[in-house]
Amino acid sequence: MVYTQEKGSELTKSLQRVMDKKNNNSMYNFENFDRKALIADLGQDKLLEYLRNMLLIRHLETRAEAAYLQGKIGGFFHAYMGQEAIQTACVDVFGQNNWWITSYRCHALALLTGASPQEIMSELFGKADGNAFGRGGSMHLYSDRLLGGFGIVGGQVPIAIGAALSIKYLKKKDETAICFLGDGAVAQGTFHESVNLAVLWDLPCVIVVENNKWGMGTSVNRAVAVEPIAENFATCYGIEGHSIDGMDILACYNGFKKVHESSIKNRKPILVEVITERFRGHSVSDPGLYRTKENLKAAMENDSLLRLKLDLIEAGFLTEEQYKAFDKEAKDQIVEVVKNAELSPNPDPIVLEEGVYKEED
Ligand SMILES: Cc1ncc(C[n+]2csc(CCOP(=O)(O)OP(=O)(O)O)c2C)c(N)n1
Ligand SMILES: [Mg+2]
Repeated sequence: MVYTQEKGSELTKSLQRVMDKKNNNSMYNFENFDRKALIADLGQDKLLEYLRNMLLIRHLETRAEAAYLQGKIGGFFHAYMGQEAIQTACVDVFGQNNWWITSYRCHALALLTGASPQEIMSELFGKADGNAFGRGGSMHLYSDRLLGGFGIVGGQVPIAIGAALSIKYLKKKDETAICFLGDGAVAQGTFHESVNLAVLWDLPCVIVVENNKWGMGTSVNRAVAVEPIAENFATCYGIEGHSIDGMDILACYNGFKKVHESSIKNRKPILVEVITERFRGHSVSDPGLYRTKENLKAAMENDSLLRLKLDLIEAGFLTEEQYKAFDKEAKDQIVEVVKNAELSPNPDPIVLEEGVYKEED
């Protein structure tokens, strides 16, 4: 169900007002934490590592988006811009050595779980040295422990449950299967069938719903019957549920730390909803006419990257000049990988059938 309205029409504005009201964060039971104590606890090095990871993701997508608009990249392109704090904190808290899986919005998770900026960029350009040898593009990135980005909404959830079953079967006590999906995927049967099975079989998985409030052009309020999502559905399934503020990396760290401890201790499924914002349209070809400028502006003013920067400056861990240097460093690295990707060769058609399942294999 996609609804689009003429830009700035009265109907768009009045629907947005209703959605803004419903999207009120006060419905979530976010956990309180001592901000200053957590900053001191995490320390300068860790927090600067978060900042630099988030800058790298932001620059990678910004440059790739520009290349797409210049016609240098084809296919689909879904930016993770706005949501970076979630996976940055989650991968760090759990460690790469788990099974990871997500939707088509997969650039950041690939980078954070070990794919290099170069192989990601070359993949977007469809080049032979790309992450999937130029065959997958933006939606299908992998790393040793990332089972992929998936284009079928909710299609990754049963695969995550399979990965969790393998962890249980192999008695790997410190590994978890972590599955990211969007709010729109919660309305899919695969989500409920998978959670049901995970609960029945006590599987060590964490299902993370990244609620960016939109499934293409449909507001979450018009697509999912109950909110908060995790708090309600976790109760239904008799499992642990958490709501986390995804626009604050400290809240993400704090929330995922608790989730990780519980996952290792109890080895049961956990449902998490992270409330976040999408800074771009659904994909690069979506101008987002269903959303008012005011709503988007407010979302972008709440940028987790800027919030982290301010926290770091306030803590005396960062100066404006150092921030500019980190920003430039990330930008320069990405400019370089774009240049290389442009120069990389196209895949040789002779290898087209390699890596494809065939009966005789
Ligand atoms: C089974 C299926 N139905 C419909 C689509 C078309 N589609 C692609 S993305 C999308 C919206 C998903 O929204 P959400 O789960 O909130 O993820 P987000 O894009 O916000 O990250 C839809 C309906 C699809 N890819 N697969
Ligand atoms: Mg969504």
